[in-house]
Amino acid sequence: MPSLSRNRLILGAALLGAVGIGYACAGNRTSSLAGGAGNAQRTYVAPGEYDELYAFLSGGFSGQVGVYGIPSGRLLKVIPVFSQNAENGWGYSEETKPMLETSYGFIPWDDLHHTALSQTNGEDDGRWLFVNGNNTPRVARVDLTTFETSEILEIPNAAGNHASPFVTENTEYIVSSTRFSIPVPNRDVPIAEYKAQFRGQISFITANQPGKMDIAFQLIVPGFNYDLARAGKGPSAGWMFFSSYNTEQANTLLEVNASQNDKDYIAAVNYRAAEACVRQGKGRRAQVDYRHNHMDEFTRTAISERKTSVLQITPADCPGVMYFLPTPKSPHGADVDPTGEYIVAGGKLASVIPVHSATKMLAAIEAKEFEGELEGIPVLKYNATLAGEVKEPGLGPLHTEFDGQGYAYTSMFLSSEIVKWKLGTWEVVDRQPTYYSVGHLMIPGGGTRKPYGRYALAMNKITKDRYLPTGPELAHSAQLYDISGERMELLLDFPTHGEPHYANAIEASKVRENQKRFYALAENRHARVIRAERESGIERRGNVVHVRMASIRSHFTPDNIEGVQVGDTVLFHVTNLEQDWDVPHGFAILGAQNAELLIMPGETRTLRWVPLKVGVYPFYCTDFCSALHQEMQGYVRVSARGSNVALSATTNNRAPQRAGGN
Ligand code: RUQ
Ligand code: CUA
Repeated sequence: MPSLSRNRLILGAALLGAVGIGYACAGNRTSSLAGGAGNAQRTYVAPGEYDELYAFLSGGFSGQVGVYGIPSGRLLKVIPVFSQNAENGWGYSEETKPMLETSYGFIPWDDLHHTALSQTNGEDDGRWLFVNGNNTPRVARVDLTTFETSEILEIPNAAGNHASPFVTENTEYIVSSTRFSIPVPNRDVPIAEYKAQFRGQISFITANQPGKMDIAFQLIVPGFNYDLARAGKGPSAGWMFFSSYNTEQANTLLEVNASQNDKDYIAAVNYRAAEACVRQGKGRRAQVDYRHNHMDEFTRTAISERKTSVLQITPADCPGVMYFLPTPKSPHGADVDPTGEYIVAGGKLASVIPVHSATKMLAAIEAKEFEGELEGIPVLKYNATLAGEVKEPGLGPLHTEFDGQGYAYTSMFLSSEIVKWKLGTWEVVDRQPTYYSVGHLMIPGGGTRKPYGRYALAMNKITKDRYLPTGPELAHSAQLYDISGERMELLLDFPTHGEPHYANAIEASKVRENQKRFYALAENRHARVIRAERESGIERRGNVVHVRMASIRSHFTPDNIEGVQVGDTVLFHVTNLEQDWDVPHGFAILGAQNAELLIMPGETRTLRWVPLKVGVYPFYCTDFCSALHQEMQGYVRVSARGSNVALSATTNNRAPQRAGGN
């Protein structure tokens, strides 16, 4: 311990001196000192100033998305997607619960790995963020005017929805493929019959219309593990490229049995040809069971609908739809460069980074340069599609991003570094360490036609000694590099919320101007909205008591409620009457069994409460909304079952005055 604190002192002194001297004692300190205060300045966003970029980092096993400002690394918001969030009542309020319905029931958790911004003409357009849920296969749309999850689609015949979501150039589709192959349709079969019975699937999901996501068609594919994907552009427009592993089709001890083949495949899918095949009537409708959930824009109430069929096609029935590109070895990332010519594979166990050429692939298909066929899918010759190999790149290549200046950046999990190399010559031109074991890396716009470049963000799996320890679980980290010069420079590292996998970043201006400031009260079509305090009220239907409540600085109407009985289900429908930015009100009641609510201006949210004991129960506003926020409170009197206390709801000892009253 003493030596550690001494290191800190030396570190502090060095930073104050603003000298760029490496400090070699503890490995993790070296980089912090590399640029010293100069680097600090490049990430410093002065109080009152805005960040240059929004970054959306997947939260991994938190099921959420973290929104950060770049370059500061400041956390702006956590967006619940496949999770309940006690902070704002997401997944607890009656309006939001249907968002988390699936064919397996209410599932308020998932493992969120990948983010994809919507695109127009191959560029990020700032409308939506799509994300995946791995465990209960789902994709979601987050609306970037509200920073709220607006839609969730479950994916049938998927298991471990990892290769997902990947967006096409004009957001025609988001695409999703399965990590685990399973029997399709799922049924009771011996696991040992994997090869005969298990299948993978690739789903093309229509994504361009909010509230209307659905599966356009599913391609049923060989029973491999599908890992990641990217859409083509330019010469590869109309294609999607998926990495696959476990082409051995092992069903046990994959760490050994799925590492046998020297080459696995990148699956190239021509989705224009798939569309044509569907139009020719070669698909068939399969019975399935999945959910589509979306938030209605005007009621602000989520609707969960059950779907029962999906259109399926097979490569055998649709020649020309799918080809395999042999690729060493258990590839993880399959990344397409900004021109669309190069498809880069991150072969976790490979000693090179193989790069395929889209034009060579098209020519090889034309010339039928096949080395074989698999379930009706031609396997192209490795050399027929290969553009080049990056030699000795480092160990454990995973993901590649692009700066738009002709360079690629690959994360090296095992050797903990980012390796920069040149497209076309395949030579490594720079490498910088990460701390430690980088998984994904992200360059703003790095997967688009026009990368913003400038920064790279490494998202690391292990932090060890980087931060103050926090018990057995340590913070995950993101590290920001300046990539505008010849050599990458580490500027900043910041802890992240959950475990980030992929992330996207976009110029703030593309999102900032479109922010919804509040919901128009006049357009609120919630079933129990009230647009003025005089419309508030209370009503009993059997054991269910509906309270229509208004909140406005700084009181509730009604704020005294009597006549509720033990065992009643009380539904507080609270409408926030404010019509101004940044004035949410909260609602919480003593003994509530779920969470509080945060109600945005103009919105109605409902809290369900079942009082179990007689007594008087205070409720209050949880969001500090004005100088008299602490006065924003009320009481509910709960009487014994069958009591004759009359049902009443008052404010200032008066029942709400209906229209015509005062
Ligand atoms: S993954 S660390 Cu789940 Cu995207 Cu590659
Ligand atoms: Cu409303 Cu505090």
